[in-house]
Amino acid sequence: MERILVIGASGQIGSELVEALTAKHGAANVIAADIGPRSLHGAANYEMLDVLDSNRVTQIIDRYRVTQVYQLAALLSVTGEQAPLKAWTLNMNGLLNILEIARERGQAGKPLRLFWPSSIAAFGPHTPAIDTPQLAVMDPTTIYGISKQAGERLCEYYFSKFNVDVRSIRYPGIISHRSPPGGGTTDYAIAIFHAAQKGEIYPCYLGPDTTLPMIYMPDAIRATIELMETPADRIRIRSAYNVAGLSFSPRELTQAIRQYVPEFDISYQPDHRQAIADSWPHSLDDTCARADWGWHAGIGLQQLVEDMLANIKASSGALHHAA
Ligand code: AKB
Repeated sequence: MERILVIGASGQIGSELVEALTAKHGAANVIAADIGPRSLHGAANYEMLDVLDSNRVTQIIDRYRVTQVYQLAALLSVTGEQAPLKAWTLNMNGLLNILEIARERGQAGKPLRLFWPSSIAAFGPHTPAIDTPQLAVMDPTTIYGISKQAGERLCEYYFSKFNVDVRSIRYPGIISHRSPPGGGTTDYAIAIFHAAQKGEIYPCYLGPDTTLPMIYMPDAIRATIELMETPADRIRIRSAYNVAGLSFSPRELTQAIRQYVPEFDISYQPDHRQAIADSWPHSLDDTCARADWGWHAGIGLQQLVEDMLANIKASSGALHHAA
């Protein structure tokens, strides 16, 4: 029986991951943890926790006899640029803390399986942009991307030196309708749906042809759980796996939204986020994830657009009803 701690449980990925893990393993076996007030997302347990407080992370792991940790607490690409030192400290020391705890527990015969998210932000302007291979030049330009690249090296190091069973995915931009995203460059692809739903013109901070890799949340959650359920001897990559969902530009997304909201309009006002987007791949080659753990994306652009619009409409209706 697994006992699963999710650190960063109130974030965009964390909140939906806790729900999925709870459905699979039972509410009593999932511990949601974050720095804010109690927010369970279906789990039976909540702990207020700062991942930088290594002693308390250890106490919680001991108290609940945790077997798996998902460490999701991080500052993303845009918020990271506003506070580079804070981003580096949180992103690196948060990871190092759980790697060290897993190393010590492994040596004491109490192994922990870890998940830590990397990102397409680990790539940079000299990375081949189309069908970016698993192994490629990585010269990230943001502090977030630098922390992801360094984090990947740490994961591989702790696996090869100390046999820590850590697994990771280079997430594309994740699109979802439940929790708001937390300060990333790919957030436009969520905000655009809210504007379309409200009948507003969307002022896009990226140019019309800025193609980026994206993934719809249900696929991202499925990829994460499938990777964590794969037997350890099939995981050949201990840095982070490329995982492709779909790729599109703001212009293509606008066209897809117009099939459902014909009057929807967008204006283009590229800002500082354009340079970040321009340094990232357009599309990913995920052959290794397919071969090692059977990954395949399930959700295409039309299904994503239809589902996003329907869900945002339903939740705004519910809000009006409650008001
Ligand atoms: C961001 O835009 O910073 C994130 C990411 C791609 O990791 N969504």
